[in-house]
Amino acid sequence: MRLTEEQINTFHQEGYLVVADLFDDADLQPAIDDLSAEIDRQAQELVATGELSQTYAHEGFETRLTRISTETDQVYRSIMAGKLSLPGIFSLLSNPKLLDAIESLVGPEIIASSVYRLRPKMPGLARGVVPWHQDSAFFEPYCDKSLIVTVWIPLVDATPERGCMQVLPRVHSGEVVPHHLPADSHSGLLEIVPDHLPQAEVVTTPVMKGGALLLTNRTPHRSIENLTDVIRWSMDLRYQSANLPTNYRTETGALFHEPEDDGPIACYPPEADFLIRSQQHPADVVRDWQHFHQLRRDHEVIPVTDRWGLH
Ligand SMILES: O=C(O)CCC(=O)C(=O)O
Repeated sequence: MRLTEEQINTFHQEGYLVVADLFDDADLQPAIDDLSAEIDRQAQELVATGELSQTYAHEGFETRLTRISTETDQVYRSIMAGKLSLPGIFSLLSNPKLLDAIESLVGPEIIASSVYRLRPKMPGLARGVVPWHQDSAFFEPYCDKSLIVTVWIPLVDATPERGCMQVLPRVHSGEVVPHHLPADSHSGLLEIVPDHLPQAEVVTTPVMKGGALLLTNRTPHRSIENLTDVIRWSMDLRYQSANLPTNYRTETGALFHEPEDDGPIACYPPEADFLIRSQQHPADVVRDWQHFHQLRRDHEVIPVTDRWGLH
């Protein structure tokens, strides 16, 4: 779905855009089915090794992981690790309606980043609350002023009670503000140093299943507590123009383009990028999940510049 002029303007002015009804159930179901099957597979393994008393197979997508996690957090951790490359996930991140919307913002040559995360925010889980941050705080400083679009997709209705996202609007055009990792952090994630939190009204952004929240890489955002008894499942995906630094390697093993002298190899070197739409290089587009899986598996991890003094 191409964005309208009005939506594009809103995105650039506000730093975020909620797009309702971008997907129908058939677009989301393969990812939900694959995640459910992965949870089932892991639960069966844990029951076989005696680490879990039962598979909780009678529970649905919105509750099963919570029940399993009362006994072990292994399944939750493996989902949060960001390593799953399942076919249904690839089909969602290469969904043509989604790529049409992204093309409206970054142009027709699109790199998708492996920095995508699955977030089953379980009821009452302190680590599920993500503090105020700008996504650029995690990326190479070289890419601060370029646009990397985060697409946040709920797999269930994401209401305020279930712990949806909040944003600070109209403060995304300045510098990336200082971030730190507080000693008492529940999430273990970078957060904006409180004195540097931009002054703006907090906007709560519920998104119903089928919709998406689009953010710039400099838009401060966080997510709030899940006060319900269902899991707030979501995925966050990232896209950029293929003209920005990218570590994508074509099937021949060659870098898609060499880094500039003063630039990093990619905006986020630890994980594999891949060309997901292109008019100029159609043969290099990653079109199936096996290729996607192979790129991620074979990727050589290169750390991000340590601008916050964490290493
Ligand atoms: O889903 C969440 O709770 C937080 C997601 C987030 O902060 C992000 O996508 O950058």
